Amino acid sequence: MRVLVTGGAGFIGANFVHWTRRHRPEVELTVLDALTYAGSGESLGDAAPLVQGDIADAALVDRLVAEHDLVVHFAAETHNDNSLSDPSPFVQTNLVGTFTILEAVRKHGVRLHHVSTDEVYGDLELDDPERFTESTPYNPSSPYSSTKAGSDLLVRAWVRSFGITATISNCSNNYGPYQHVEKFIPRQITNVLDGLRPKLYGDGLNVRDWIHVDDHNSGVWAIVDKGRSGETYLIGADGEETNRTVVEAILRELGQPDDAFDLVKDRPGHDRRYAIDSSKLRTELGWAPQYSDFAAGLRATIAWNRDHEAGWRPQKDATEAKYAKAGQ
Ligand code: NAD
Ligand code: TDX
Repeated sequence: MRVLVTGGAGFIGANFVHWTRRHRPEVELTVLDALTYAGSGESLGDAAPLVQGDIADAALVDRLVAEHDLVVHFAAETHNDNSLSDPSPFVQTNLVGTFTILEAVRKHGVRLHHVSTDEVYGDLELDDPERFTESTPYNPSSPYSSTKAGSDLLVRAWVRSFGITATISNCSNNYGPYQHVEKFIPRQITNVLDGLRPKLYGDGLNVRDWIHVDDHNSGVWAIVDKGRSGETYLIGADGEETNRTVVEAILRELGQPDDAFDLVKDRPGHDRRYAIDSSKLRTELGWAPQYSDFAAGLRATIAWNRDHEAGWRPQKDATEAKYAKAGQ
């Protein structure tokens, strides 16, 4: 099988390539990635050939899609805070880019797996007994999540109207190696390593449902192997934590008092809580997460960041300067 991985130099895409190399050595991989600020050829290493290019470049995408059997589509603009300061690349990449891929897979009869987020469902109250399921109505809050929601709807329409073969997954918050220092967990780890205090938005009590990136990627493979075209599958590992609990765990692990953080300006429109019910993926496709101990996974991620400073150091100062300007 020849697989085109868009966004394979980003956090989850690079981990997908490494996971596939370890577990599916027979699969041929090509990465298409624009190497934006979020992409890094070093995360990918020599695990797969990299074509540097834009998913909205129709001629390039057409040529690459024609040479593959499956597209696994990770490429996106992904950071909510950036989408609030400048939504335009989110519209371009997440909507126009996904449209460009859809037209190519339609023309060449190539299968697509579209990688999306639980943020398309909006948020939950802290005390809501419900979690998101595949039938929760779409209700996105930010430019990021609304463009991801739009991209999911494009995929669904191309399945129904044009008969393309495609599946969609909506996953909760990932953590693990190679995540950009703008994101919550690596930002706080590298802050403490740099002698800076972690920064919690608002009251610090927002809840995210954490999943190790390898569990996300094994879920993607379960869907590629056994999923039904036109279906959506939620991927989640029952990892709900308040942001404050995560920061306290990081501080403790790095030998600091667990209240050595700052509360800073809240994110506008900040989603309160995400929580995933992944029963469909577990019961229909037999998937189960391997990293059931979040505390252990977090410790490993702290150690990884400590040991891979060369990977994140070049981005750290510019990222913190951007946050400082926003009062965060
Ligand atoms: P990331 O920001 O780390 O990586 C995105 C990658 O896409 C980068 O390598 C970047 O260079 C590339 N890219 C951006 N625009 C491009 C373009 N126009 N053409 C080609 N490449 C382009 O993101 P991530 O966290 O790895 O997320 C990957 C996917 O998973 C996204 O679709 C995201 O919505 C989804 N997702 C992420 C999470 C999470 O917690 N990080 C959770 C659920 C779903
Ligand atoms: O410094 C911070 N302080 C803080 O309190 C940062 C960067 C974040 N936060 C909060 C905001 C969120 O409640 O932490 C939580 C996680 O923030 P992010 O890492 O920005 O993630 P989130 O907005 O939840 O979105 C992530 O998960 C879903 C990814 O960035 C998305 O790409 C994915 O779709």
